[in-house]
Formats: sequence, structure tokens, C-alpha cells
Amino acid sequence: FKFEGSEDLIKEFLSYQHIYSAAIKEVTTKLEILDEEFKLFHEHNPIHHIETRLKKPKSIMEKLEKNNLPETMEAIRTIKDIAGVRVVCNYIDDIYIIAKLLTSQRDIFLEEEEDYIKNPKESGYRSLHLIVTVPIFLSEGVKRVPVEVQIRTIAMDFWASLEHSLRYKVKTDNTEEISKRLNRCAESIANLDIEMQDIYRSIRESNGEVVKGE
Ligand code: 0O2
Repeated sequence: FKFEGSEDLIKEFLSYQHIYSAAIKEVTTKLEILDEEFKLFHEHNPIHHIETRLKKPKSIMEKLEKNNLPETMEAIRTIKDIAGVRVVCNYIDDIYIIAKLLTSQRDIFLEEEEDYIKNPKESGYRSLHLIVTVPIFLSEGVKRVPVEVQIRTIAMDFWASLEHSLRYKVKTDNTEEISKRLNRCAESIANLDIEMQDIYRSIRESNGEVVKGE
């Protein structure tokens, strides 16, 4: 990629990347600790796995262009998803448990919340999106850094990854038909999630475990 801006901007941006990486580490560690603690008390890991990504300079530049923003550090700082953490959970309930446990931590500030599970996107996409800020302690002081946390089930993740890769392959004129079919897949997957959640709850209830208002 090529910055239109000066070399100073590139240097400043690169030095910023390590701050976003630090924010990813902070949030990931918090999530791992919560997952281990939950397992200890409830004999269940709410998190199946965690993925992280640092937005590539090329995607950052594309986003600036999309939003008609200049190539400056000030503009880059307005992008909230440079640091991304994807939390893949086992059940739907786990998504909301993890979101609540994370955002109720004193040093985590919830900036934005978008519930694409209750209100799926037109494509059929489902996930809970949070923008949180986390304090990063640097030699010159503390910086609050935004992190986009996407929380979804294994089933939602399965759909999103395949849909994402298929979207780039569609070159035909039957785009609408493909979108419809993908949307139907998203519906079926959502029903599976509800059914699996229900089975899990029933099993726990019959085992005498507290389920409501844990
Ligand atoms: P990547 O590589 O995953 O980062 P914007 O961020 O400006 O594009 P908005 O409305 O601020 O849009 O964010 P939104 O739509 O809440 O969330 C954007 C991210 O959610 C996307 O990131 C995807 O990861 C995911 N997402 C949203 N809609 C869909 C969808 O229909 N299908 C799939 N597979 N994923 C989706 P990026 O930036 O596109 O890419």
C-alpha cells in the first residue's frame, strides 16, 4: 500500500500499531480469565475460541476513503475497528454472559453496542458487536484505545466465514438469488442455535443446575 501522506505519518501510524496490538492483548486476556473462571464455577466454558486481527493499512485507507476522511492520524483515530477481537461462543446465552462480564469491568468503557442477533443485517448476518475502550499503560502515560469485539456462536461464525469468502467469488448475474439462499441458510442456522440452546438448558435443568438468572 502507499500512503499519500508524509513519511512522518507512516512512522506515527506504525508506532500506533503496537498500541492497538496491546489493546487486543488486554481484551483477550480479560476474556480468557473470564472463561476460565466461568468453567471453575459453572463447569462450562462459554468461549469456544478467540480470534484477533489488526486492521491492515490498506483496509484503513479504504475506510478513510469510504467515509470521505483525509489521510491523517486524527482521521485514523476515529476508526474504531483497527483492533478487532472475535469471540466465538458455544451457545447464544454465552454471548450475553460474556458481553455483560466484560463490559461490567471497571476499566472497560462501552462506547457502542450493535445487536445483530436481535436485529440481523439484511444479508442474514448475526453477531453482537461492541466497541469498548481499554486503558493502555505506556511510558508517557495512559491511553484509552478502542477495540471492536464481535461475539457470536460457532454456528453464526460458520455462516459469516463462508458468506464472507463467497461474497468475493460472486461474479455472476444471479447475485440476488445467491443472497436469498444465503439468507435462508442464516435462518436455518439461527433455528439450530435456538434448538441447541434449548437442549442444553433442558439438560442442565434436569441435572438440577440453576439456569434462570445465573
Ligand atoms: P473485517 O475484515 O471483518 O474487519 P463499517 O465498519 O463502517 O464497514 P459498520 O456499520 O460500522 O460498518 O460496522 P458493522 O457493519 O457493524 O460491522 C462491520 C464488520 O462486521 C465487518 O467488518 C464484518 O466483520 C462484520 N459483518 C458485517 N456485516 C456482515 C455480513 O453481512 N457478512 C459477514 N460475513 N460479515 C459481516 P469488515 O470491515 O467488513 O471486515
